[in-house]
Amino acid sequence: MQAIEDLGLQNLKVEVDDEGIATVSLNRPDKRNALNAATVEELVSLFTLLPRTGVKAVLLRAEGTHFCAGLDLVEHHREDRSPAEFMHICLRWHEAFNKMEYGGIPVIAALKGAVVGGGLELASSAHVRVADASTYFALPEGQRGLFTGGGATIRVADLVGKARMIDMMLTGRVYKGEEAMAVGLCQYLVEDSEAKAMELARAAAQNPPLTNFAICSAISHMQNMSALDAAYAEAVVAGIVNTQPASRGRLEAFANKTAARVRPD
Ligand code: 1HE
Repeated sequence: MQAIEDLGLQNLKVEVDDEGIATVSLNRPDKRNALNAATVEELVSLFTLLPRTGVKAVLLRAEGTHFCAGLDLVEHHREDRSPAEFMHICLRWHEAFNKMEYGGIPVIAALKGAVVGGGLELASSAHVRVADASTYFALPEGQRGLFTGGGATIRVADLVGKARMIDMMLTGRVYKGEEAMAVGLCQYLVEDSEAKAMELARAAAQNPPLTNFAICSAISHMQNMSALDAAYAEAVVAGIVNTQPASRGRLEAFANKTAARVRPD
């Protein structure tokens, strides 16, 4: 199998620690981590490979003070793309983000600064979003004369609802802080988003891999199904996950009262 080092990544940095947590960093801080075509190709390659490397969880972060400024507008302007060319660009964004969302490995995003346009599309493909006080969310597509092309109509609408998403795109509304939490753009608002995201990645990595695979792919797939089909698929997934050998010891520990109980902090 290919190794991460063989991918020749230029715009992403990857470090895997001895607990199997991969820290993936967007690494174009001079360009506010704007997503050019090359970076999207690197995301496709990396998230195609990662689920097969034994990595247990991913911390997605960024170099510099902004998480991601979205589509590389300078490249887009320079390339003067045709409709068909840009449609193909969008299909690669979808490929990358679908690999993240459906890959079966928990992806925890540590956010800061601008999480805008395609940057919000990237963040919304992660399974958990952790923001800090500097983090702000926007869809400036309307102002730029553009439209979302990296899945926001699905994922951002899912997070905040159709009316809020339309407002964000039409008026350039920016969300941050408690308000961003309240509307569902992030699930945690903390002082140090990277430390918290790492803590969450380590917690998730304690679950059996098959369980995380189900959590980080089945729920998304089931949302695309009718309720009847989703219930059927849920039963099939639970049939496999809930009888796996890795859960036997955990169930035994509960039964013999050695397992931790569920308590509020
Ligand atoms: C960029 C980009 C970019 C920065 N593409 N190069 N996204 C946007 O509309 C957001 C555009 N960016 C900004 O509003 C600001 O840059 C930020 C608020 C993110 C950061 O501001 P600041 O003052 O820290 O940086 P800056 O001076 O604006 O930019 C620094 C450099 O980053 C500069 O390059 P330089 O070579 O002149 O130093 C900028 O050109 C570069 N840069 N953002 C290219 N986005 C699949 S469809 C998705 C559609 C969308 O994503 S629309 C939303 C696009």
